[in-house]
Amino acid sequence: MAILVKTEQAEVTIVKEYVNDVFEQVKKRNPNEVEFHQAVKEVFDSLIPVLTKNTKYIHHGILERIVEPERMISFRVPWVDDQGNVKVNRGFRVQYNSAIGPYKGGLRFHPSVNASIIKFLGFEQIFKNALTGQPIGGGKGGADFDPKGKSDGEIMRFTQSFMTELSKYIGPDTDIPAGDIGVGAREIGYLFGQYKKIRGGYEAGVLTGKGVGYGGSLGRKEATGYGTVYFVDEMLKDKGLSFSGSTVIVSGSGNVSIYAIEKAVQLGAKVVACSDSSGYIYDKNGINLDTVKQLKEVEYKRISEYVNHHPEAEYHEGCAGIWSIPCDIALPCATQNEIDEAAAKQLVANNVKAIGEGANMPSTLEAISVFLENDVLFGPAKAANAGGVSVSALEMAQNSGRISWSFEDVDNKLQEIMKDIYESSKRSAAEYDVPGNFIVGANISGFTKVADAMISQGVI
Ligand code: NDP
Ligand code: 2IT
Repeated sequence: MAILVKTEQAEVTIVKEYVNDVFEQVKKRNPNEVEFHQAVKEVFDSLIPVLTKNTKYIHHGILERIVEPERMISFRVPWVDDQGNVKVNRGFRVQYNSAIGPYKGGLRFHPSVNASIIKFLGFEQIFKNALTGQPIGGGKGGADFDPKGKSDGEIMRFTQSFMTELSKYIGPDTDIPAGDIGVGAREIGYLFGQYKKIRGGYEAGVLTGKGVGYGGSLGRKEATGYGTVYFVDEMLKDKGLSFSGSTVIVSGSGNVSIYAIEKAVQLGAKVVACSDSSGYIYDKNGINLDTVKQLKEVEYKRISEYVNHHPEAEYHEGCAGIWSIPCDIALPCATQNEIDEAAAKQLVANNVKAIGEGANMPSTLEAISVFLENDVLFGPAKAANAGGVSVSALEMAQNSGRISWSFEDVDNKLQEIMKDIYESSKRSAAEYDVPGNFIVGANISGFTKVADAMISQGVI
């Protein structure tokens, strides 16, 4: 650790050296975990001003502690496929930080899942959850299981085996998982059923994103996508702009994308493209969301099938090309690092006005620099996609109170939360002399809340 003077204010160069030292330790301790390194780097770079002004965070070893998960579980998930073959996947749960509440965060089922992916997502979740203003700590989990092409029976058996092990570590006051990529309403249902069978009691608050018929919250399904659009709408309004009459691109065609499209259209935008991991569709008249919902939420089909229903639309193989379509607003809602430097330059060349990150870490660090250098309004993931976990916290509150709120109640609360997140990110950015930089603002806002709680609770 760099030598630091015990005063309230430190020199920027000393703080930079200290932050760099801690970052080097992170890389050494977690070799080859590139996504995790990227997430830590983004947060650390934003924290220089707050660490310079408030050296208490340095003296209490907050950075060294916050990058180290409180607990990381990795486990075997054996299951039997439809042909009778035994298969084995690897499951994970990172219980990252419980300073402000029980661990909270989604589960991802995707072949790319590994320790680096789970840790980057869990690390980001700490700050995102703090930003929501709800009492929830940070966690994340998942498995390197590929749901594509699996039968319903295979999905159920895998999911039950996964929960058989995970159930030992979670609970409504300990750790509350939810969905993420590859984990939607169907999987949450199977996970909840298996947890209930093992526990022998109805602990509704152990998972969020449940069906509304058995303890789920109205509005949770829509919350992440709607929340992303609400956040971007706040950024636009501040500049005298709006969704109305704008052309929008939304990548992905899963839970976040579908409801981002729905809300953007409700606000008067035309959404001309969406995608999946195989390719993208372009419908210059505006895509038909009912068709996308039927293909993705009901039939679990590929987005390429869209053109069979709408021959006037185009399908293109590969996902990257979606960013070459001219648009006013781009909402990356698929996965990490889907916008690289070249894609960002292409968007800027086409005069994009705003980016809203519905996915987690969808822009590379280089892409973010391109957007900021060109004064593109940039809504970072931790702030822009926090609506999902916010409504998860509202689901927990309803479960605890044994009550259920109307869709309008939840949606109004979501709008208020997204506005608050926008205001606090904006305030922190201005306070630390980077007005309009919502990445720095969101990171500082989330960090100070968690760090202050950690200081109050001692070195644990
Ligand atoms: P879904 O599984 O419902 O949808 C994911 C979509 O992204 C699918 O269209 C999928 O295509 C596409 N996709 C996934 N992986 C890749 C890849 N490697 N390359 C290209 N496309 C890909 O997941 P969600 O909508 O829930 O999640 C999307 C993003 O939003 C993730 O980054 C997630 O972490 C984030 N998020 C989700 C929240 C939630 O509440 N669900 C909350 C906050 C953030 P295909 O079907 O071909 O795999
Ligand atoms: O990344 C996320 O915030 C989520 N996948 C949602 C987490 C949650 O607990 O609702």
